[in-house]
Amino acid sequence: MPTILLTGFEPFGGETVNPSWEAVRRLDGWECRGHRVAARLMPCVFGAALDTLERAVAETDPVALLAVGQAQSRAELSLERVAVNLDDARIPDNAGNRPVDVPVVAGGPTAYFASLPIKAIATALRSAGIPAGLSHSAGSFVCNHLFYGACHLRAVRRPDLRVGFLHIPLAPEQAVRHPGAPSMAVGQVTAGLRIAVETILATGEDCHEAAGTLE
Ligand code: PCA
Repeated sequence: MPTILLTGFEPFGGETVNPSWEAVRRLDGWECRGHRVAARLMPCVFGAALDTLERAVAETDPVALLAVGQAQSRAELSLERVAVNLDDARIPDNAGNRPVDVPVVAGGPTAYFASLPIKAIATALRSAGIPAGLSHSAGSFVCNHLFYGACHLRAVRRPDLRVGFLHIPLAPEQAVRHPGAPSMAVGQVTAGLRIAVETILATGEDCHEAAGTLE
């Protein structure tokens, strides 16, 4: 059965959980529209995250990748539109690396667009009552690094692999330690991921071109 790969990250920045992995791991083995979800954990480490992703792609041979990461200030499920060729870390990663102003891939293009139907996904999420929208920056930490690396993999070696990245809010149990930070229950994120997978498998790559403006 063809695979759709979902990835989540390990905790970072002093947190003990990362809701991206908590949500993604619940879908490991889920079957949808003739495809099976494979869930994989990514280290929050520059370089190692891309090595782990490449191994996961080689092992599962997915038709699509939706990578997921935590973003503390986000109030909704945020479908990232652009990956930039920049590592610029405000805090050290889990191995103590803190790259500043270096490319993810030396000589690579400045940026890549997501190749998943992100507007269709955001619209489907909203229709299901789950707050969602598009974002034009995945930041410059390990999430953008992984997103860019995945887009680059598609560009140079895996043209049939559709790639996207979803940033999610903190889980409520994390947000209580960050007063004022928005949050979303992991169960709702998982429900959103199911909708995202269904939409990816039901929708052609170019559908976001025709989806119109998402207010
Ligand atoms: N969020 C971080 C890296 C890992 C994660 O879950 C980010 O937004 O870059």
